[in-house]
Amino acid sequence: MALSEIDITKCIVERFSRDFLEYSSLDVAIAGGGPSGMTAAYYLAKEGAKVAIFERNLHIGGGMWGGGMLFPKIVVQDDAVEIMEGFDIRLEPFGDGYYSADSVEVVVKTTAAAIAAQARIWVGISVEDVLIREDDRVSGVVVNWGAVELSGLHVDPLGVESTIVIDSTGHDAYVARNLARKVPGCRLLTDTGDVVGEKPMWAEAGEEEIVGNTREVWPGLVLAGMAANTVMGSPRMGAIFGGMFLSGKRAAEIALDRIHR
Ligand code: 48H
Repeated sequence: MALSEIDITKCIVERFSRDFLEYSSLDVAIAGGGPSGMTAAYYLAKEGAKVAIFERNLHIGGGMWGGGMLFPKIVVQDDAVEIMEGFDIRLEPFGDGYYSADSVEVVVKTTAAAIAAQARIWVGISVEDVLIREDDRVSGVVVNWGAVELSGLHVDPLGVESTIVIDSTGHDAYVARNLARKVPGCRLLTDTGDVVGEKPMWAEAGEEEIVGNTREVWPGLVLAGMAANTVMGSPRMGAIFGGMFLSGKRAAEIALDRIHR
């Protein structure tokens, strides 16, 4: 068989365009492919929701790769064991109620589970804004290449519509922060009506509060993971990740409820 560069070009461009168009209208658009976003995608897709993750980096996994201070291990607590076992992740007990997992295994297995459940994962694509309708309801994401964001080039983005947007962008809580800044009179469902801001490390409180912080903070916008603690004003927790998986699952439940309403 003679290889043709043009056939390779056509194959890539046609297949990407086909898939991107198929996923331009979604039940749930997820900004950020860390542990909370990946878990949310898995539980949503498993229930038949049409869901895509937009991850600005060329790799998914967010803060999982780095474990704790580059030691490639993450810690989870009892509450999250069921979720981890659902992903077939091997856990090693440690002390009273802690488990360690290999950070590479966690990234790979959560991602494989989300893909097998039919979630679409786009890497190298940033969420730079949201779509807004009459009532200021969030009704989709505005996306651009991550490389465009990095380069600072002036390139206009594209829109993807969705019933729900999940902000799982981690410590920055990019989507909620952007919304609060841009919508006049926006009052998020927080104590201040604005992004309250992350508090210094306190593992127990940070983990205890994260599932409660996982909520629809504005019509159409659900928080997950560290973004939930940042927006609601709770502490960070360091390299314990159970709360991220529990929050991702909770975000999926909230989103499913809104979709079916
Ligand atoms: C597209 C974006 C954008 C954007 C960011 O940081 P993450 O791993 O987030 P979580 O909340 O799932 O997990 C948090 C955890 O990793 C962590 O940081 C912990 C436990 N910290 C505790 C502590 O004390 O430090 O993943 C977020 C992902 C990343 O991959 C970003 O690249 C991506 O979101 N992202 N993707 N568009 N605008 N902003």
